[in-house]
Amino acid sequence: MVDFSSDPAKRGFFSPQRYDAEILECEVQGTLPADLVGTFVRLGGEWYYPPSKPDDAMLHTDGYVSTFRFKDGRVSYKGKFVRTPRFQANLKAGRQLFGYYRNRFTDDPSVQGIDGTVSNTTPLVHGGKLFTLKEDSLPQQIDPVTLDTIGAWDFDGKYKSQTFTAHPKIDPFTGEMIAYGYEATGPASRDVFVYAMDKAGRVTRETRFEVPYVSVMHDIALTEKHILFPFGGYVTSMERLREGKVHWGWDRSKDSYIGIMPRDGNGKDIRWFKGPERCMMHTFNAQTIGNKVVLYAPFYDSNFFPFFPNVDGSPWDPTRAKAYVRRLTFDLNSKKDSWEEEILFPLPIGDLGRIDPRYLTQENRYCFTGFTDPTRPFDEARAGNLRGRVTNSYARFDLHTNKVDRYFPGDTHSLQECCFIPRNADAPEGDGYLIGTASNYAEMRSELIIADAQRLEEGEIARVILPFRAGPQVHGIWVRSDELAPFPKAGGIDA
Ligand code: V55
Ligand code: FE
Repeated sequence: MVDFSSDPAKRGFFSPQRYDAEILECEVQGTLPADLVGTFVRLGGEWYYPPSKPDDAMLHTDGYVSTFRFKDGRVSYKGKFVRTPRFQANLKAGRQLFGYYRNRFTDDPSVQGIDGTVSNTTPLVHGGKLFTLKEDSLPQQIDPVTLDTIGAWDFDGKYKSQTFTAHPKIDPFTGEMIAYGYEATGPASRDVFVYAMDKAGRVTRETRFEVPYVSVMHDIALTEKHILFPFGGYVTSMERLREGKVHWGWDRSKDSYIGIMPRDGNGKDIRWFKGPERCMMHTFNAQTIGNKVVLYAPFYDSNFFPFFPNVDGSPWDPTRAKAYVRRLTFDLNSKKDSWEEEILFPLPIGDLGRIDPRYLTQENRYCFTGFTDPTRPFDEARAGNLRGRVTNSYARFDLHTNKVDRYFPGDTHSLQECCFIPRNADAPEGDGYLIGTASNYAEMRSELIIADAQRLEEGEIARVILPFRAGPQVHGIWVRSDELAPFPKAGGIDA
């Protein structure tokens, strides 16, 4: 539940703060590596005004974009609310005008014509531009220096879907981006539009297909030859929306699906594979090896989101909302429409997993993600009653040796999504830094952790100390200085 208490002493770590912020040079514990040059861009959100439906989805918070910019062992910070049309309309009215997550029937009549996106999920840099993404609408273009919102981007009119995924994939060898929109022609529509953009950000191809049933299609996976489209479990319909409900319900009787489309083919070449009940959110990576396609993904056993209710009325079951490092294998030679699935590590993990981005589409050795290690201590006297409920570790999974290396930030901390940064362009896979923000519950402020990705057990190299709570992040990306030009002076630091 959202905590809008006006008594600071009663405020939880993620209660809304409602300010843009800038620090010209941040306090650092330890020594920032001199070769860490570039920008860590985070996106997440908080409710600027309380939600009009108290049980609304946490995914519906107003987007907030922030940057940590590194150069010469120094770092600056900036954070700003994304000025979406929705944010501006609410600000003008001084209250929340929007209803349930992705249900325009529940909005105030005064905002019916206004884009309802909160743009709170993933930052994207492609074609020299910075965007914030949310899968219900178009990207919002952001000025990389001021973090001001420039507006919705439709790729010079060439992008026709009404929606744009929060997880496009960028081929590290060509710079080509594969993007898509589901519910492409309107809420509850079965249409999916798929696009390729060249490295300059120009649309080069479009193809379309229909899904077997409308569901969350949050992420895809990319190989040298194929695009994989996983979905399942979540359901919606115009009827459901007209009834005034939150966009998604969970139907445990639904098969999960993964569509596999050749990158050089089109929508009619997609082949649908079917599996058991699964909640398919994020992927690690995939490869095409001969006539097989192999997908590495965390995938939950069942509904992960308590605010998307089970359609059979049963209560949300946290014991089934578990994710693992899984490998799914698809045999393109077989006539069967099923896949083989293995759990590679019996450790329940968070599903916000990362790999070395240079290995996307290729066989990779390491997967990184956060998890809760029950053997680690938590200082309840200083940090509150959160034992067992904090993400107290990052893990590096070694797919070659099956070894798990762990990083522990301390007994008063909870970690947000990690991000892997290669040490340099030529470094071997996994040689670099693992970074991510941590919530310090004892001091009620945030830190940015910088660890050596090959020496996680040794603890971090440095921490950037923020004097305030960095809000709930969804995803973050690392941006090299040469990816986003021009990237002139911001604050004290010219990265
Ligand atoms: C997800 C996140 C979203 C969303 C739909 O993690 C799916 C999955 C933060 O927003 O709108
Ligand atoms: Fe995501």
